[in-house]
Amino acid sequence: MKSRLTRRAALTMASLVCCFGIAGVAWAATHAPLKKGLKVYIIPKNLGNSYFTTADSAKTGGAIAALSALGDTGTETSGNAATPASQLPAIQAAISKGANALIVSATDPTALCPTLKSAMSRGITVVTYDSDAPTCRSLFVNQASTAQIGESEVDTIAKEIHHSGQIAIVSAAASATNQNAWIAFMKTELKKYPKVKLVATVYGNDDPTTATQVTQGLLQHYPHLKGIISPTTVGILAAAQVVDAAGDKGKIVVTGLGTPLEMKKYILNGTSPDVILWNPADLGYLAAYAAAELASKAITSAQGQSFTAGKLGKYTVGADHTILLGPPYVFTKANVGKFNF
Ligand code: RAM
Repeated sequence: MKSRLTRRAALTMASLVCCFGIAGVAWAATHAPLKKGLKVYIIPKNLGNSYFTTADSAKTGGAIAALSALGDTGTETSGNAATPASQLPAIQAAISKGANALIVSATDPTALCPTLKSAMSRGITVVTYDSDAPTCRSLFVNQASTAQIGESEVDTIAKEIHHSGQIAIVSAAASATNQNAWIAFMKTELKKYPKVKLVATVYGNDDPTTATQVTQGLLQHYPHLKGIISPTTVGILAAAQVVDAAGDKGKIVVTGLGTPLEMKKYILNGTSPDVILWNPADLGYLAAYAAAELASKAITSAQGQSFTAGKLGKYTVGADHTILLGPPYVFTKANVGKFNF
């Protein structure tokens, strides 16, 4: 709390310098005002996933809240399954409805890119958030360092299983950019733990039923399994429920990326003692500001460009046309009660 107040005081000081000082003249001359009335479509991997509902909604302070505050129209749309076949028609419909900007979490970059590229060639701003499509967007708003997420999940499970035993991964879709990037870093990090063996990676497709079935399959095929990493909020919840229901708490530890509200029961009962995530609403909010800045031509996506994302403060475009939200949280018994997402 103290650090937030200190930060607010610093921002107030900065805005005074901006408005009355020499720095302010330079800033005003180069940073064009944001356009109002932009039509922005937020297209998550799928609808019905509470992670994306939090990221996108007005009520949670996500993308649509940011767009409303800027005088723009934010609409969330996608299919019901986290597949390109389900997501693509929503992207195409948004383009035909006259979108100025698309904010997309990619289910499958290969399948989406022809449509996203044609949107860009028509002057539509394309921003990815959560899951990237690197060759067919202007900017990617990344939730946290990809390396840090992958490595910390392996370090966490290694610690919990005392650096020895079989582990498995319950991922989302096999084509998802974000999960695949995290898993690549997990595999490198695993080399530090020669006695920890990754025996399988299975795909729950961000569908609760499929994630439950693939986790049950793991328990049947690997009776000596000691740990599960699930880098998806849908997968980790299903995995924790399966392990808990099987009476395997203590025998199999579950870790990965989960929301504190959904995982609270399993964090408290020891099935999943450490869970990692960022605030999805902040991710959506930041992506909305980035899209509005780009669509208004107030910034380009070049490294070093910066802007103020409302209540979140100043962000600067880094390498590979990427903006980083910030370090994720680790939820444990000690703090999980303090989070409301
Ligand atoms: C799921 C989705 C999303 C991912 C989170 C952690 O909701 O797969 O893409 O970032 O989990």
